Amino acid sequence: EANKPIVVCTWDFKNASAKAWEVLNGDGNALDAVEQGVRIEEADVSNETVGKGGRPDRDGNVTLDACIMDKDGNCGSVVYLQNIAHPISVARRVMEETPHIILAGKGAEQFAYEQGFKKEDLLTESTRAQYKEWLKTSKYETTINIENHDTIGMLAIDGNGDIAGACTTSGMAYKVAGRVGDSPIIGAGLYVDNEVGGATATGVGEEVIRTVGSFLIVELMRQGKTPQEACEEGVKRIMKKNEGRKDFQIGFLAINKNGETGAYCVHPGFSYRKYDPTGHENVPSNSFYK
Ligand code: SD4
Repeated sequence: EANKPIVVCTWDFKNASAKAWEVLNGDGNALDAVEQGVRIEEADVSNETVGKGGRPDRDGNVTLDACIMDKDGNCGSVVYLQNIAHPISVARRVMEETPHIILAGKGAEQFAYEQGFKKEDLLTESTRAQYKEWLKTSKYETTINIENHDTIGMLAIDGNGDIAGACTTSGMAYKVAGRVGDSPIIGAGLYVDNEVGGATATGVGEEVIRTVGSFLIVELMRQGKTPQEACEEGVKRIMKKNEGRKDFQIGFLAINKNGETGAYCVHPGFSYRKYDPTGHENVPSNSFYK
């Protein structure tokens, strides 16, 4: 018997996962659950790495990346989206209302307005002040732990046993203008295959993109690995290309068709939140470096 419904998300995002759980428990489908779930973080201005209140790029502009994927392998994505608080919902519209998968920048923004989304200032007093501070040194560095890495990736299985996933972020703080990370790239920041399972990633997107991390993990599960084993192999692949390098964090999260879950990361500190019929908990992830 599969463990369902179930929802997991990167990091300890209680409110987002509780929202998704509410949708699943009310007989909602996995796609609605992940969209509704991650929207909570996009709207939460105290989360400075997702949606409204996300930190800007080095020019002071907040640019958002998000993607969504359903049980039939349909997907939608927006990259470098500005002035719109809910990129995940725009990504869903791209999936459902256009023949395309990815819309970028101005085109994505224009499409969002056509779809009825409102223009909003995504900077907050806090992120504006931090940006001014940052300008004094203008030093770009990736910090190892949560500060720079709390993208939300979410995976759910609904009562029908169908899987969907969503991933949304403001990307690396003070990135070069125009930079796009792994989070909106299908197969890198997120991948779902309804026959097998799903995976999502957080951390330094460049490393996830060059291993096509989430697709890799789903394929490893297809070949028989557990979600845990698959996530460990994913991180090991990345570490093989970065021997001895310790200055970055990656966290992978995966679920299989039976509702079994797993996670693995480079440095201690990553965890995921899980809601299933037995309750909810924050599950700490094991790490490559101890
Ligand atoms: C990115 N994976 O843009 C994202 C970063 C992240 O919280 O996880 N930020 O590379």
